[in-house]
Amino acid sequence: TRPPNPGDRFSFGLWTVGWTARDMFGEASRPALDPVEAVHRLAELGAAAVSFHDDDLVPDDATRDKTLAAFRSALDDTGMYVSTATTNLFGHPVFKDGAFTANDRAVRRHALRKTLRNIDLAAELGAPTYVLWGGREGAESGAAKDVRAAFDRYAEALNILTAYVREQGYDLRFALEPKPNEPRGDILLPTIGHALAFIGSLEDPDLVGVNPEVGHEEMAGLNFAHGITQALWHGKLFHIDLNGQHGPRFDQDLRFGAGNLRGAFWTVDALESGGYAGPRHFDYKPPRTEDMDGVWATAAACMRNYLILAEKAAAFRADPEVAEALTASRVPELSEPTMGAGESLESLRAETLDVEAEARRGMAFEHLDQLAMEHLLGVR
Ligand code: GLT
Ligand code: MN
Ligand code: MN
Ligand code: MN
Repeated sequence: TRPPNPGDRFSFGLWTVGWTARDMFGEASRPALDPVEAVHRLAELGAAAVSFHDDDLVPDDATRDKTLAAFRSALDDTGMYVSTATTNLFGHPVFKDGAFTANDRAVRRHALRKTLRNIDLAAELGAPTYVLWGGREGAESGAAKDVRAAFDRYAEALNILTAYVREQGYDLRFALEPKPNEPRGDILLPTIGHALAFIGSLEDPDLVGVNPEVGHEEMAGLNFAHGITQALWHGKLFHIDLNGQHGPRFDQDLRFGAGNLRGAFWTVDALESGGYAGPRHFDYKPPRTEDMDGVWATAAACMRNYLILAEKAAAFRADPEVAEALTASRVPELSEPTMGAGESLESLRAETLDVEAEARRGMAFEHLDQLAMEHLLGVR
């Protein structure tokens, strides 16, 4: 497998390689990472872009100008660009009950101000996508959140933000990131499907899509490749967070390819054959056991695993035996409209099916899946 290059459009959140590995049970196990160093190291590894939260890039307002100047030089020196920006609306305890849907109106107004300010920076730095992950938008108990009112406020916030972007003439679209739980007991917009339905009720739905994360859908036991394919079908896959997860448990944020490897194979196949045009963005957390060498090893591995899986998926799609197996499984037939052009319901009704014979016929999906598995295992 060839090494990654900027043409692959791999991107990393500054908070991924920069995670100091402070968790629920223990202190940081790694030093803080300067965003300038992150940009240089990621560029050396073959990445094309980075993404940031306002607070990852500018942790201290007093040195804002200096920090941003150094970051811009790092981008210029390496040819890296900013693929995405987002707001930290979850870290500070002021957001303990949410941001756009906090019960406290003053907190909601603060969240809007914080987001508007970082949207200006995102536009200045040329980010085409602005992610909104509502990690604290939710509840631990039933009466604590008036869910209908919360959706009114969530939509109100999105309507304000989309109107602002239009008014400023920014070339920026929003991507909502679903997650079922963690840090809140139950988070609003828990899955891709919930987010897609919500977008349909906004004032400017064209400016809003989704940013699904592998692990977040898998935490809910869902099929990620199916989820992103539906988002693509709706024209709403604006962005993606690639990582790894082992089934329904806490959010593991493993490097891409770790955890559910078969899921990762179908995810890459869905992206590569589905016309996804955005960055291949990694949102993972190098495990707490790793030192900085281990961090760079995981970053390289995310990209390498993607490229390996892209090669395997392409080989699977090009294999003549797979083409035969697909036909035997009648997969191409699903692309034929169920009714003929101009056909009447009369002619549909006039037709009969030998139901028993049809029911006896196997679908041969297991053979097809075995071919996929053998490509993935590297024996074909
Ligand atoms: C946070 C979260 C991620 C989101 C990021 C965007 S930050 O680490 O767990 O899934 O994508 O706010
Ligand atoms: Mn994410
Ligand atoms: Mn996650
Ligand atoms: Mn995360």
